[in-house]
Amino acid sequence: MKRKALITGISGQDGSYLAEFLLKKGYQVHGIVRRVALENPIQRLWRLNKIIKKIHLHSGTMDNYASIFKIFNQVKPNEFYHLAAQSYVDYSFQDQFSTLNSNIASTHYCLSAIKESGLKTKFYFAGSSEMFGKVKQIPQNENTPFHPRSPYGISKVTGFDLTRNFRESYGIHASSGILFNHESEKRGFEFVTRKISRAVASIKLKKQKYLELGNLNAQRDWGYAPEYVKGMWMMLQEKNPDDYVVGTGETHSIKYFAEKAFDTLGLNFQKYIKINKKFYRPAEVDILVADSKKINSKLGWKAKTKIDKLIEIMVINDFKLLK
Ligand code: NDP
Ligand code: GDR
Repeated sequence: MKRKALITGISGQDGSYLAEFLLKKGYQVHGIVRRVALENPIQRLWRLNKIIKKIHLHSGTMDNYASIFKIFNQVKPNEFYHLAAQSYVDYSFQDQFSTLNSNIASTHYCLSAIKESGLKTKFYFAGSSEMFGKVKQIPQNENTPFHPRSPYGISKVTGFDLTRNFRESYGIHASSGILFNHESEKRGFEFVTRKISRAVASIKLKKQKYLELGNLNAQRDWGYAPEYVKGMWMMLQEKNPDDYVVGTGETHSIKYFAEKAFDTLGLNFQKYIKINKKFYRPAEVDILVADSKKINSKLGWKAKTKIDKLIEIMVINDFKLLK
C-alpha cells in the first residue's frame, strides 16, 4: 500500500516542492488548503499547476482544531508535514496577533490531532533560523540558544517547544527542522530575493525604473528550496525523532545578492537602488549562518546549490517570465 503524507501549507513554496518530491517517491499526497484557494486555483494554487491532478486537496482552516482533526482522521497519514504559517517576518510586526495566534495554535492543533488519534504518524515542524534572532554564536547549530527578534520568530520558538514537548511527553515521532533561508523560482514576491530578481528583470525590460529596499547590510544563509524539502523527508525516515539545523554554511549580505542579481543581466546596481526606511524592521536579525554538521553527518544531507547559481536561476527565471 502507498504511504500517505499530509502537508499543511502545500500551496506555498516548500509545500509545492515537497509534494512533487513525495509523489516521485511513490507517496499518496494530501494537502490542506483554504476554501478560497479551491475557488480560485489559477491565482492561489499556481505553484501546484504541474501536479494538481495527482494530489488530494482538502479545504480547511488552520485556525480551528476541529477542521484539522477531521482532515487528519480522514487521511490517516503516515507522515504529517506542518508547513503552513504566516511566514513573512516584516508583516508579523504589523499583525502580531494573527501571526502569534495562527502560527502557535495551528502547530498545537496538528500535534494534538496526532496525540488524540493514537496513530503512529510521524510529524515535521517547520522551524526557522529566525529563532536564533540576535545570535549568541556564529555559526548557529542545534545547541545555540534562541533569542527571537520578531513575533514570527517567537511563534516559531513556541512551535519548536510544543513539538519537543509532544515528543517527550507522548512519545510522538515529532521532529523540527531549523531551516535557514531557502529560495527558488517559486519564492513569494514579498521576500527580498524574489523582490530583487523580479525587479532586475523588470528594469532590464524597461518596465520599472528603480528598486526600493531596506537594510542592505543584514546577512543571510541562502540555499535552494528543492534541496531543503528532501531534508524534511530524511528527518522523518530516521528511527528516532530529532531536531536539525539546515543551511549552506555560507552567509552573504542583501547588498551582495542585489549586486550579483543586477550583474546577471549586465546592469550596475548602484544606478537602480533606492533605500526606503519603510522596509526597515523594528528589530533586525543581523547575521545568520548555519552549522549543519549534524544533518550532514547523521542523515547525509548537504546543500548543493551555491549562492551565485541561485541568484542566476532566480533572475533568469523572472526575466523569461516577464518577457
Ligand atoms: P510560504 O509563505 O510560501 O507558504 C506558506 C503556506 O502556508 C501557504 O501555503 C499558505 O497558504 C499557508 N498558510 C499560511 N497561513 C495559513 C492559514 N492561516 N491557514 C491555512 N494556510 C495557511 O512559506 P514557505 O513555503 O517559504 O515556508 C514553509 C514553512 O517553512 C513556513 O512555516 C515558514 O515559516 C517556514 N520556513 C521557511 C523558510 C524559507 O526560507 N522559505 C525558512 C525557515 C522556515 P496561502 O497561500 O493560502 O496563504
Ligand atoms: P527573512 O526574509 O526575514 O530572512 O525570512 P526576507 O527576504 O523577508 O528578509 C531578508 C532580509 O532582507 C532585508 N531586507 C528586505 N526584506 C524584504 N522582505 N523587503 C525589502 O525590501 C528588504 N530590504 C532589506 C530584511 O530586513 C532581512 O534582513 C525568511 C522567511 O522565509 C521566513 O519565513 C523564514 O523563517 C526565514 O527566512 C528563515
